[in-house]
Amino acid sequence: MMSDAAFLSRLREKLGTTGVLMDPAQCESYAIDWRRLFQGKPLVVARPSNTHEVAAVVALCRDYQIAIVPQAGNTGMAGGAVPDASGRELVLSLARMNTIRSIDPVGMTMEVEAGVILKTAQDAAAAQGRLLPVSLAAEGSAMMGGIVATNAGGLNVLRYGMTRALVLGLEVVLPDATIVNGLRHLRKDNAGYDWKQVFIGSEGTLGIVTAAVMRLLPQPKDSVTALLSVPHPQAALDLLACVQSELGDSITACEMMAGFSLGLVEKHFGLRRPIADGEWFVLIEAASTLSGLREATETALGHALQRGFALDGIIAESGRQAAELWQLRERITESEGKEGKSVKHDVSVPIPLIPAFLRAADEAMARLLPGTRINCFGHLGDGNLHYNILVDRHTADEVNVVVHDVVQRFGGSISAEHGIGQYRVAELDRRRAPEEQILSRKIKDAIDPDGLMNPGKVLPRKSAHGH
Ligand code: FAD
Ligand code: 2HG
Ligand code: ZN
Repeated sequence: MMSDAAFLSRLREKLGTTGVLMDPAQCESYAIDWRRLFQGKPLVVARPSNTHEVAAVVALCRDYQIAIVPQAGNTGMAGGAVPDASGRELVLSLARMNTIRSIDPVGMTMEVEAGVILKTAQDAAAAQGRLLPVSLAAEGSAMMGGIVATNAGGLNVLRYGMTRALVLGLEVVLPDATIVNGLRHLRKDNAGYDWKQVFIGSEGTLGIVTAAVMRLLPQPKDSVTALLSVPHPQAALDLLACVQSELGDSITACEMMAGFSLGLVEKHFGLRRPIADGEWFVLIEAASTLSGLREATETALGHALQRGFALDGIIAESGRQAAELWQLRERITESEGKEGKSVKHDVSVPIPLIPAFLRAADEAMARLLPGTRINCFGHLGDGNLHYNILVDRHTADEVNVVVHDVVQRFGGSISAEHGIGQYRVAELDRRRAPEEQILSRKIKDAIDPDGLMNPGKVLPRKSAHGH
């Protein structure tokens, strides 16, 4: 049996001392997720600086049968980037691979390494008049490798789709250390299996994403942001349908928040909503490269108010005011964290069923834990709600089952955008049809026969499951 000391010394040979962290104090931030729910203990943290170094680490891990936990910005919501407590798993951090390899404003593509921070990539594209559309509140920390590996959603999926819709090419390192270079800058490429789709959203369980070619769009010249209060979720849907009919696909975001959620933001950040109180609020953003957007938005929202879909509303008068309205939405997660413990759900249901789903979920929660506070907000336009219950985590499993039962009854998904990680493995396994889980296991076994890539994430550990 080859020793840890031999492994670690060979790792240092490959990466140099800056590429290997072993001191527990230095490893601490890699061992726990940002919510401080999932605490592990890495054997070592490897920080390769290029794709060949990634492949060298993977080869070494294969030789010594050491499991690998890929980590990018460590902002994930499902504990996927954190090692287990055994002290036997290596964390492979992509943070040093942070080069933007190219931006092509004519072909509208951008090639980025896995450790490029999303905001850095957005800004670089914007400097060339182009838009990298992925947008989320964690964009100052999340990295492109993590964005791709989770197939991140976010605030403008309504218009631009999930990350998957924006990835043109991928470079991955397989568990056998092969580097597969699929970094094609092509809009159309039907040549053979589109294998990159298997890696997008695979949460580090199939291989390491080292670089990606992202699709860019023209940077809109004009955008309009509005906050409205609505009497109930059905009115929010009517409002969405109304503005969609009038503004078409210039709508980039349609977010819904309970008054309770904005109350948390006010309490913890002192940010006040600028319109009259309501049970529910909707934040709408439209963007266009053409002129006349503001007038069209004013007309559309005027119609929605006349028809009673909205009670009150405000359209931002400046970029600064628009940013302030977005702060009300983007600060909800942090406010929830400051308020205390919570049990999160990231669910989707068919869009027209949102009001009925909310009634049923609220009833189920009232039966389970009468009087519990619910922080519900999310991406209305995508049918994706964050239905977060403000209770101590020791009740998490019971709460998850109750909420997910309702989700399942409505034909929904128990993970709309955050992924499965370790948090939702058991719930996915008990709710997905066996045929789907067996197919997923076949994919995993074909690509990662030794089971060394992020074990126990997405799929149950093999020994614990029996297939
Ligand atoms: P990490 O957390 O480091 O990793 C996430 C998963 O991907 C892990 O399983 C990890 O093993 C794997 N992984 C990471 N890098 C690689 C790689 N290079 N190769 C293979 N596997 C890899 N998510 C949304 O979808 N929508 C939102 O609106 C949203 N808002 C958020 C708001 C806040 C305030 C926070 C804190 C998080 C939010 N998230 C959201 C969740 C999170 O930001 C996303 O999941 C993001 O894509 C994770 O990126 P990361 O770089 O932090 O990945
Ligand atoms: C968002 O939409 C994120 O802001 C975070 O997906 C959701 O905190 C959450 O539960
Ligand atoms: Zn979200």
